[in-house]
Amino acid sequence: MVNVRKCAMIGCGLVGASAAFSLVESGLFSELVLLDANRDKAEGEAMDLSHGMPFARPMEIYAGSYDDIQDCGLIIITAGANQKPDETRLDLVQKNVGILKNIIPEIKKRQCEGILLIVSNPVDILTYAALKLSGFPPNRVIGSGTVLDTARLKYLLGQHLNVDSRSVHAFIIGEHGDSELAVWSSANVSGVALSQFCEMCGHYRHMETMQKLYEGVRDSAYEIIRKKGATYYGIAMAVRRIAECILRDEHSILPVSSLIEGHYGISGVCMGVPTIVGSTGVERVLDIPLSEEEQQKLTASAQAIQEVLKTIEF
Ligand code: 6V0
Repeated sequence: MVNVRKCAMIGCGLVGASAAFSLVESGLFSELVLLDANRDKAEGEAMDLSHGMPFARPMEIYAGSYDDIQDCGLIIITAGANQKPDETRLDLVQKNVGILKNIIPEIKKRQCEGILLIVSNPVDILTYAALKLSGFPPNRVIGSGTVLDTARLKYLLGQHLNVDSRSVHAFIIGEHGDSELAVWSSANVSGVALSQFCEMCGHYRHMETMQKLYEGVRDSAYEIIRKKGATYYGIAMAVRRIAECILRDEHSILPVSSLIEGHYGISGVCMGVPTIVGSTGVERVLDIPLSEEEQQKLTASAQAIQEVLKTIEF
């Protein structure tokens, strides 16, 4: 039996601890199990978070073992090395696939029926690895995909146009990494085509500005890592948003990473594209209209992921 209000966080480093804090603040769950290879770290985080309980909605938070996560509705994996300055996400492949090979069999052994949410990088490769190693149905294996990148794009567009970023509708899709792309062809601000909205705001060098904004999104992790060593608050809030969609059965559309089979002419790869997310996890991968150039870039992004997948033994 799955307890949908019980969540596990595997990996309590900067991302895991920040995501746990964000979940505690959300009041979504009634039980949160923390696991880390460093048991003291999980225990310390559980104590620290628990001390905030008088200011939050009731929730049991504790450092646990794999036996404790058997009935979790959501299992979030943030364990693994993060990028160091000048490293790409793909540089983390061998190390983090190795870590996943320790974690997933423990989950599989206990016949967990919850949803797996992979956050560790390179997230698309690890989502595919988790799918293969767990044997779970594809709807129950989700990666955070380009949810954070899309949020970064909406934020930057909101700043540029001086509108609330929640009124901006645009997606970053493909690999959560250097080959990702912005879908400009359908981007809009509350139904007004982006280029038209830009003109309404007195901005006319549309393509040039959009390219700069895209590069800002694509390279923002590098910049943050160079300035403060790691990125964790933005992704923590993205994790909370994905958890919320699942727990509340929202059927919201988020560019999470999941198995792509035949969408956009692509198969056998996990990557971020607009997806309906609800209580069963991935409810439907959407084929949104793309321009010819966007389609070519998405195909190239899938190929970049596939090249890396070829180097991994499952
Ligand atoms: P961190 O602060 O080094 O924490 C990693 C944690 O994982 C440590 O506490 C380790 O002890 C723990 N760990 C290692 N092996 C295991 C294991 N086998 N079982 C349990 N715990 C283990 O890294 P940080 O928290 O900064 O980053 C974690 C991962 O998130 C990295 O791979 C990042 O690249 C990735 N990010 C993903 C993002 C996304 O958008 N998907 C965004 C930011 C970071």
